[in-house]
Amino acid sequence: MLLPNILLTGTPGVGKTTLGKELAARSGLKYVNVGDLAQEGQLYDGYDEEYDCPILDEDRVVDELENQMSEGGVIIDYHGCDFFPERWFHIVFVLKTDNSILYKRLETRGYNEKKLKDNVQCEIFQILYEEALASYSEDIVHQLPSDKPEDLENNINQILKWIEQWTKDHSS
Ligand code: DAT
Repeated sequence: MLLPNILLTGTPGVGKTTLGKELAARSGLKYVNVGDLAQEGQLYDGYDEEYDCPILDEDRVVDELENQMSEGGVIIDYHGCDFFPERWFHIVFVLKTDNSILYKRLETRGYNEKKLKDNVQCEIFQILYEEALASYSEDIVHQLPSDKPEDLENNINQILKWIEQWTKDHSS
């Protein structure tokens, strides 16, 4: 059976992991957190001193994922999206969180002042939504609210319906 690939993107803290894992559990699709994948395989290309984090080796990440993406049925979670091949994804969701809610979530994570400010600004300026629109066909890019538990439930139900319809449309 042919299954779709889904991209979940957005600023850190908007709820990609929470949605991705729950969606995978309820749809049977496979969940891949690109940050974890990079860490496991040490898919890095240097270190960013300013942000105090390793720099992702995007080419190696793409190589690592290529086989499973061509099989289909994968949910990808990452706070960036311009380096994935456009052909991989059948739909792209950009999660969106109210700035004050996001600030509190990132504060709980223990982010320092600079990282907090940069990430909240990234959300205010809709950087990831713009990146998604620039990288994928506009008609497959959707923004989803991710402020409260009801949003999570609604998003899961909507995406499950979309997967069901897509799977029907692509069965022969
Ligand atoms: P991300 O993977 O985008 O960095 P996450 O899934 O780790 O984000 O979520 C960050 C925090 O926010 C975590 O404590 C769970 C919480 N959260 C996620 N989605 C939520 C929602 N719809 N309502 C309330 N809290 C949510």
